[in-house]
Amino acid sequence: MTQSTTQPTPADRFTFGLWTVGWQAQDPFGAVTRAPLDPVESVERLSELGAYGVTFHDDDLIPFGSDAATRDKKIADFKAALARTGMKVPMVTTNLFSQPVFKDGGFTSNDRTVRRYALRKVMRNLDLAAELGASTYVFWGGREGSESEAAKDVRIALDRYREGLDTLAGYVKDRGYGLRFALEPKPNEPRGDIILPTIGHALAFINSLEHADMVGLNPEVGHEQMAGLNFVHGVAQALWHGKLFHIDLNGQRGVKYDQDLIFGHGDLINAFFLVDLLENGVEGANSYDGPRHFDYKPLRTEDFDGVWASAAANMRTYLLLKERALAFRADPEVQQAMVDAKIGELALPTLAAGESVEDLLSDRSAFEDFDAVAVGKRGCGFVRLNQLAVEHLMGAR
Ligand code: 3MF
Ligand code: MG
Ligand code: MG
Repeated sequence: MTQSTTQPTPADRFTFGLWTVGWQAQDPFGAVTRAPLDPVESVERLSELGAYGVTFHDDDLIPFGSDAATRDKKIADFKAALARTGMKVPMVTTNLFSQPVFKDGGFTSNDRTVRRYALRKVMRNLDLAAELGASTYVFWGGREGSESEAAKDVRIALDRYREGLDTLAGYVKDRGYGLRFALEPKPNEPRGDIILPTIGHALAFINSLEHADMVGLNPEVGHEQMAGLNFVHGVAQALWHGKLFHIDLNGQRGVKYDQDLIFGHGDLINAFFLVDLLENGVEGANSYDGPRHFDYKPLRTEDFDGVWASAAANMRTYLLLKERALAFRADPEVQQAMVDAKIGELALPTLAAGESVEDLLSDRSAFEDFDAVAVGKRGCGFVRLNQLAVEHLMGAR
């Protein structure tokens, strides 16, 4: 393994939320363990580590309730840091979850005045996102949900969610901002149950939107795994629909609270196949060329040295997995195992070109003469293939 392949550069397009390295590590049971981090320092340090850019919620950059002069100064300082370092801002998002006013949600709060305020808060930050040249605007509705079925009519809440997104998408189109929206599903936390809990729910909802063409997904590793789902399967389906607009990479160990571990520090095998899918497993229309965005939390046990070590670890782990995935694909034994497992045969349409249903009905080899018992006895060869993947992942081949 050479140093060069695992040394991140901006060409790798790694990005980090300001809220990740800047997390002060307060949790429901304990106080902060780290001092606040100036966004300017985050931009500089991440740039030194080889990142391509940063992302942020409005309140990460401009503390909630700041006056106009403070807001202008924070934005100017941030822009200067971007100019000095060449760091980009490909994605921006809104905090519609921290302040008490959003305790029952933003777009789906039962209180109409809160919903109107939420729309205005987003619009103001959309203006800033466009000014900074972002191409994606993420919507994570962490407070859009309930703890009681009595408290929220989900059908009506979905009407309001749709109204909010339709209104904002119309605003972006009218202003010619060229931003695309990416919805981020999550099953729970902080709400007991969150609306649009999984990739599948969000994909179905997007189809009902007025500007569905400009709305896709920002799936997060840990969020799907919190629901016990296979993240690679979810991302593959998002790609298949042409809706993988952005991605949140991190680590999670099973069905429990949102751990936000370093990428690869949770389900490493699934992370290997995710990188393989993003880097090697896509063709033509399904390719993902967006930022590789880390949404994780440096462990609460760490000081600032640990924070920067964790940022570097995300990128290095990704690049190591990319290297392993390439070696896996290039191995002649793997290629043979793939042929034996009929991996390529899945790409052959089940009916031949021009074959009609009548043709299929009259094909005796498809049914009358087909030996289903003999074919049922045939092994698929998937264990061999999976073991080869595990050995490449472990550096054993
Ligand atoms: C929470 C999250 C969020 C979203 C962010 C938008 C605070 O579990 O994942 O991070 O990613 O709001 O990107
Ligand atoms: Mg998360
Ligand atoms: Mg996220």
